[in-house]
Amino acid sequence: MIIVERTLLIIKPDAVERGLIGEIISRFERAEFAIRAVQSAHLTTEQAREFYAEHEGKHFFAGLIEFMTSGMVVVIAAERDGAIQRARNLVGDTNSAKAAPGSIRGDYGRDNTANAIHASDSPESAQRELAFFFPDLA
Ligand code: 3AN
Repeated sequence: MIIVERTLLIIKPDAVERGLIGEIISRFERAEFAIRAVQSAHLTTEQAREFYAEHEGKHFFAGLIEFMTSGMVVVIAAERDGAIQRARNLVGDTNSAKAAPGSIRGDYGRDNTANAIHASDSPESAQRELAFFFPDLA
């Protein structure tokens, strides 16, 4: 059975700054994702803290919030069968140094924080994150 899913992607400030918006969206389009919504944003501290609430208290939390609010991001709702796992495969390991060559983080990430892109990690996260940025998306 084919299960069409949606996932939430964020092209992070490091990738926007380096002019990688088109390249990253193209990778998802070539992988047959349908782009259902796109929005540029400069996240406030409050938005970033709420979005990453599960990481509050971790040693990297303050740096993560500072980084995610440091510049423009591009938020995307992307859809296809198996979207959540397929997007994670395209994105690669959280640590850019460990991410496979050919993955987005392997090609463009700098480290654990400036790692070019976010992709939802589970159906529950996808639902929460899509509602956070695109409450009106049907
Ligand atoms: P992923 O984005 O691969 O799902 P998460 O959900 O574990 O990774 O972490 C969310 C974000 O927090 C990561 N994208 C990264 O920016 C940051 N992060 C995670 N682990 C670390 C770490 N050990 N050091 C610094 N930043 C981290």
